[in-house]
Amino acid sequence: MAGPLALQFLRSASSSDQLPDALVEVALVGRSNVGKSSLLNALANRTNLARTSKTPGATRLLNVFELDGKPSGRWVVDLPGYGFAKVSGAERASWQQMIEGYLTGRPNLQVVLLLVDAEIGPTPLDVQTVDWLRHVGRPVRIVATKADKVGASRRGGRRAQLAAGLGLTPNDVAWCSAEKGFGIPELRTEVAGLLTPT
Ligand SMILES: Nc1nc2c(ncn2[C@@H]2O[C@H](COP(=O)(O)OP(=O)(O)OP(=O)(O)O)[C@@H](O)[C@H]2O)c(=O)[nH]1
Ligand SMILES: [Mg+2]
Repeated sequence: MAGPLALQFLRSASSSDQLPDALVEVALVGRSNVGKSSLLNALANRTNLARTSKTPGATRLLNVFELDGKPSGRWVVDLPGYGFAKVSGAERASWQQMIEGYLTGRPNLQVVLLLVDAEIGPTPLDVQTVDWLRHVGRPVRIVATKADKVGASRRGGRRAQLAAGLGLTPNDVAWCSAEKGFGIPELRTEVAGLLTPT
């Protein structure tokens, strides 16, 4: 299995059309505070590559991280979260625009890693987002994170329930914990594979 991904911060943007085309990219998408930036850090085995926070709204821009430098044109993009209540209506609309514009506007976006809280997901907004991604034709990989919060005895049931809530089977869902590290080596392998140009 792959070791830590050699990711480096490349740049931020407030709109996807500020970004040049990547060779290949994958994106981290999900509810505010679900753990997107923490997962990016876990993939890279770095504590502060992407900013994380106990409170929602830590990531406010499209943050691009490049794999293997050089430049390689192989990107992991960390997005702001959706459903963050504590910003004004106008700001929320502009975030929505930033996220949707990015998700529909990138020709080489291979897969969206859609993070769902292993304990409480999928929320209605998660379901809506998955439906929308399917509608616009973006391949989605569901990643249930914070799985360390689900006790061992509940894991099987929770996995089945979470998957069913999205019309999937348990094996369709990657199950991981950025905090405890389980499931991370498998995800590194998967992301490295997605970012290998064909
Ligand atoms: N228990 C547990 N906590 C986690 C895990 N991953 C992230 N967290 C915590 O969840 C909180 C939010 O993490 P972030 O990585 O900032 O979440 P985010 O999705 O990037 O949030 P926004 O950028 O605000 O949308 C932090 O307090 C993290 O420490 C995990 O696997 N397990
Ligand atoms: Mg974040």
